[in-house]
Amino acid sequence: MSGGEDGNMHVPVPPHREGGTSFPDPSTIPAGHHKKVPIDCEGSETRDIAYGLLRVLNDEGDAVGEWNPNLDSETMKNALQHMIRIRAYDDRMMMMQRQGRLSFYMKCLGEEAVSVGAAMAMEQQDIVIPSYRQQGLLFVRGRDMVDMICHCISNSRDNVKGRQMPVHYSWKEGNFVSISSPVGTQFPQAVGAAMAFAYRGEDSIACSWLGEGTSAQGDFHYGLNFASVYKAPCVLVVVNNQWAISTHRNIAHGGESFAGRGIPYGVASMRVDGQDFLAVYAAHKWATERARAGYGPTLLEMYTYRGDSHSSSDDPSIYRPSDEYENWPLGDPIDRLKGHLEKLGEWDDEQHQTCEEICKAEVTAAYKEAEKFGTLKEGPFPPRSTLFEDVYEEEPWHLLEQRGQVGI
Ligand SMILES: Cc1ncc(C[n+]2csc(CCOP(=O)(O)OP(=O)(O)O)c2C)c(N)n1
Repeated sequence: MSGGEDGNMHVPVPPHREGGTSFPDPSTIPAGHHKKVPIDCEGSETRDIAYGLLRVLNDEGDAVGEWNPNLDSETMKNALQHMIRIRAYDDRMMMMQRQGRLSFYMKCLGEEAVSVGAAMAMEQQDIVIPSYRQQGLLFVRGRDMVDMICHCISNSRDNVKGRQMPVHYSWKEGNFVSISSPVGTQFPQAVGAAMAFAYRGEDSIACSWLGEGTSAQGDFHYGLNFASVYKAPCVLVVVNNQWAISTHRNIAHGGESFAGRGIPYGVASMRVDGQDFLAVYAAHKWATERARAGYGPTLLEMYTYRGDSHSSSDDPSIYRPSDEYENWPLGDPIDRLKGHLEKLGEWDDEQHQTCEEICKAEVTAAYKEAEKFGTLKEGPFPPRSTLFEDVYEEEPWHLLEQRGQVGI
């Protein structure tokens, strides 16, 4: 053990905080490397993939190997359009925050395939309990964009009546459970929901996401243990986007891979190239089929990169090189899928540009429409009288007393 400023205590150093771009090893694993495993396999049989990297799209833009989901080009174009739409939405929302028209925002730049691939591999009946960077689930499941923006503004049409932070969406009709600000709570909740589905003999499954930083919390382990013991029909996803605000991922765990932590629990586990839509889709398809068939849970690590700031309140230039995302060896999910479709002769630059323009126009029209229901500066907002509603069927005495105190 070497001594130094920190005495004898070992403090891991982010490998590329100093300005270099020496990225970690999994990116050197070629596409098509891993063999497919049967959905009824033992968790231990997925060990190689948990410590490897599941990839389908190679650097030349071809889909290769046994994990290729062989999707038709219309489905892949649909996925690409979803990702372009999310990016247009994110950019506009962040701009609105900078203009003082939203109080707060969080983008998912670089992580679009993580949620789009998952949502497209699942059924609408499956319950999703996400963290705050999976807005793609809402896009794929068809949530109205005006409703999403009204929530972010917290105006009179906000379905959660201004009680949540912006981007902490809630959409019961889409089986999308309210995002929780305290991170990590969603894993045990998802496992509980999955256990309930199994108990009732229903064939729905649950899927949940948390960041690699959050996986340092106990909730991650409680969730995994319950999932393993009860073979809960769920898919648990660690989105390893390298950074938890300013804390590098190698401070969140000891060991080589986040997916590898599922193996001692007996849970099927895989590390997946999160920039590769086809790999994300294939892994989720496998995991949902396994869960639905009663063979138990899967832990997926999505190996990706948070391309922008943590949130509108964060300045990443203080703690990491500004060109890190450009140099990320696994590339950008939109570029990767675009390259594949171009190679198939199914997409070109002109179509891409047209799609971007349509999405931008759609978002502009949606935010103008949303502001008709209230702006951050002027309102109208949900009435103050709603402050005490929707928790208890009948308001208990202490809430009635508080309501009286504020005169509403
Ligand atoms: C229990 C709890 N602790 C701390 C925070 C503050 N916080 C919000 S996001 C975040 C970082 C989470 O990073 P990660 O899990 O890697 O997810 P990412 O933001 O990278 O998607 C922290 C510390 C919180 N919201 N809840």
